[in-house]
Amino acid sequence: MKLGSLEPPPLLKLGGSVVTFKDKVETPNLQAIRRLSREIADAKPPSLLVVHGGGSFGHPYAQAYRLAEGYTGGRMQLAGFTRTREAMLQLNSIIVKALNLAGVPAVGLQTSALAVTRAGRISSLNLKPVLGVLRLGGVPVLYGDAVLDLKQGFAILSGDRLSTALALKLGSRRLIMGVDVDGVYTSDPKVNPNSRMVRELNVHGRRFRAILSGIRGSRAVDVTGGMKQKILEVKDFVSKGGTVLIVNALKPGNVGKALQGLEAKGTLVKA
Ligand code: IP8
Repeated sequence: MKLGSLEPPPLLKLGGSVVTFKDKVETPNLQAIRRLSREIADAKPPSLLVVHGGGSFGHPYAQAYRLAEGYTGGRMQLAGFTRTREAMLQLNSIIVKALNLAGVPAVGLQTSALAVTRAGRISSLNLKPVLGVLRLGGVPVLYGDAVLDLKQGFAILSGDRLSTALALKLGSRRLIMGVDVDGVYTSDPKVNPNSRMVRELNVHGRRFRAILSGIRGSRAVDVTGGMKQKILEVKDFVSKGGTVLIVNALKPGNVGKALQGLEAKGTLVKA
């Protein structure tokens, strides 16, 4: 995909557990959103694309209406599909508003209007609006969403899958993932106090496979799989030369440092 004279932007994925309180339905973490908006404004990246997750906006509805399984029939499920999209649109506008207030020229783009999947995999993704915003010097803000699916009616497209697809299509080299833990651990640090954080992870290494078997999915309501799925999603992007830095975005300063290319504590995933 041609960007003209523009450099491919770095991508910042903000996890749902960062921008919302995952155990309180439709509750944004406004303090974190505002602080992160200021960090992004202060870092002044020449260009940037932001993707955020669903947290307590998208996941409770996606789970209640079993959207990840696709359309099984009936108006109720279709209503749940709409409810999920509405909730995600609402979270997106909260984040976009906070970014603009901090001085970041953010423009919200509705993922479900741009992407269609086939059995959960991205089948088409309209990049024209994304490129249009980037060319104007704006920061497109997309998100994990409930999307139409050519095989199963609809599907949940996670922010992680969307981020890596965007990074690959735009030729971006860097993806920063802001999560609610310090990085990738040898096992779930919220369950096992002896688990160790991994500073560097090679997706072709034995350690990657070993760690994958040690990490469980998310314990909160999360229909798209938590940390395990996250590192599986980035494998393709990393294998093609990209780097992924996973940092704790609930700790002030980490995202700002990562955006400025300064050393931020976290896990660097590379090939
Ligand atoms: O939180 C899923 O995106 P994620 C969004 O990035 C919905 O997995 C609608 C559940």
